[in-house]
Amino acid sequence: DSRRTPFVTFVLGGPGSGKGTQCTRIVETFGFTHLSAGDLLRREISSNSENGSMILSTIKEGKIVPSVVTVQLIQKAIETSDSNRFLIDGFPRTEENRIAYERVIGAEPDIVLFFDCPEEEMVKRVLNRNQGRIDDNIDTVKERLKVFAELNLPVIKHYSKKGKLYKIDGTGSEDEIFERVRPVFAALRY
Ligand code: UP5
Ligand code: MG
Repeated sequence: DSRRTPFVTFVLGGPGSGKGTQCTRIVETFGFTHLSAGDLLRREISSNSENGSMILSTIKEGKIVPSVVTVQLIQKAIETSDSNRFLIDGFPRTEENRIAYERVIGAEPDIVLFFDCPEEEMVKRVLNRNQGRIDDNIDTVKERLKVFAELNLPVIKHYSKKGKLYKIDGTGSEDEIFERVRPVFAALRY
């Protein structure tokens, strides 16, 4: 591939909107490399890194980890990969995250997906997940929804103004949603 900088897609949406699930499908069909910011942070907790306990308490409260930490994890993941197309899942969460990323990486994302899903559906999915995530309880979910509305929606609005946003209806079955995602990537020239 002749691209010097990788093709980057940000994948956004509230808690339980299906970001991770649809990223898996995009990887299978279009050969992207999936970088979940939440997974990178959870890996830092399990690896007992110096920021681990701070990250753990931040996630438990449904708040946002400082940009410098998350951006560094994403940068390292991109740099150590030989892939040239990435799905960055669940990041940027805030305008501050976005600005820090664009400064450090030196580029904007190519496109941004937004899985639009009603709150009651997102709550139902998250509370049914049962994978032992410390933030999958009703109190933390309420805070995650609040933080999403207050801090992440402005990021989504920013990319909408730039003409980079693909808003996807996040309701229905996983298959139905993927059939809405597919044409976005099928039409790309990268
Ligand atoms: N499911 C999926 N699709 C379904 C469908 N169509 N119908 C029925 N069920 C469906 O899906 C959630 C659940 O629903 C799963 O059980 C799935 O099988 C089912 P999933 O695909 O996992 O949704 P996703 O949007 O990925 O939900 P997730 O809970 O991972 O989203 P969050 O954004 O809340 O979590 P994330 O891991 O990104 O972040 C966690 C925390 O990390 C944040 O709250 C924050 O504290 C911290 N964080 C930062 O501080 N900074 C960052 O940059 C990123 C994270
Ligand atoms: Mg996820």
